[in-house]
Amino acid sequence: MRTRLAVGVAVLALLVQAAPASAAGPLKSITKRYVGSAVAVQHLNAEADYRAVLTREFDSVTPENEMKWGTVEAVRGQYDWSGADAIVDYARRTGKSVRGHTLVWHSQLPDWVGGLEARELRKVVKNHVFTEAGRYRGKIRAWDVVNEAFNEDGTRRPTVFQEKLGDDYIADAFRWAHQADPKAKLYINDYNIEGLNAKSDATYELVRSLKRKGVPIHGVGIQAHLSLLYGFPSGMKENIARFAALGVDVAITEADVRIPVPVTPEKLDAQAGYFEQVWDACHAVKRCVEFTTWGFTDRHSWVPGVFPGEDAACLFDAELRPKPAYTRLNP
Ligand code: 9MR
Repeated sequence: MRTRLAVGVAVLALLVQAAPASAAGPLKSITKRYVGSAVAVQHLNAEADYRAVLTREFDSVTPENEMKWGTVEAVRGQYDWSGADAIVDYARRTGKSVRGHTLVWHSQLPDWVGGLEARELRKVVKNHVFTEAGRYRGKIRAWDVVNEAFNEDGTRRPTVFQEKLGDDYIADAFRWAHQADPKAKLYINDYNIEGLNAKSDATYELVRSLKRKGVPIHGVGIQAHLSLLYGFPSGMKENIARFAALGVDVAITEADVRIPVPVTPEKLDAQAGYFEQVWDACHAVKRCVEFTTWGFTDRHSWVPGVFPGEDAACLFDAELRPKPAYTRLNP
């Protein structure tokens, strides 16, 4: 009797193991990739249900605004690390990995930086990279070192860094970040480089040339801010594969899919299809190591403020119920 029971239990265990992993539970458990979300500290602190879903579903977090230069040093020499520290601390307590975002970016840049002359600017950028990457040394898995450096046609975006410091500001930023935190994986990050196009070509050429020069660059971050108003970017798998072939990792860093309002069941289904294609494109390439979404709930979103008439870009609705897109990834 006891033996039969034991055999029965063993068979049951086998059956359970044989069940598809995707039926098992939270998003983070169904793939070998890091599954992340952007997080905003004010919601993390104030909303227990928001915190609970983040903690349950994801194993990586990206501070949405808390590590940006404009947040940490709005006034020269006066630092505010409170939001960034709170997120890094949350990650430590809950066993999550952190994606740092972002060290060198023309947007959310304090005014005082824009007004500096070249020599001073270079010193200040170096100091910023060392101060921030140094503060979180050993606690950040990956940094978006340089964000959004290109125009759509593949030329360099004429930011204050580009205009005053020239092309080499990118290599410099990576070298400084590597010195400040030698174990962090260092990424260049951008939007509209999901598919094969002039901007992703330029990113590819840049990474190739940095690698050739021995600059410590370890990854390409593909933001993946998509909208149902445009077709799905063509050649996403091929694009991820060509980046990986350069010997770097690839991460989906800010995925979301905007819906033109009103939201309908058909549009939610189409949104699910877009998310699935991004997920599949990442899973088609071994070196695509991370799938991160830019927030996880339609309760809080950057979208309507920037794209009036579009909304509902996340995997969970405003009540934190999983949407069809979530169920498509995790049936
Ligand atoms: O989601 C962020 C929003 O809260 C900020 O107001 C905005 C400021 O530019 O930045 C948003 O995040 C951006 C990210 O840092 C870089 N890629 C595009 C994201 C959406 O605009």
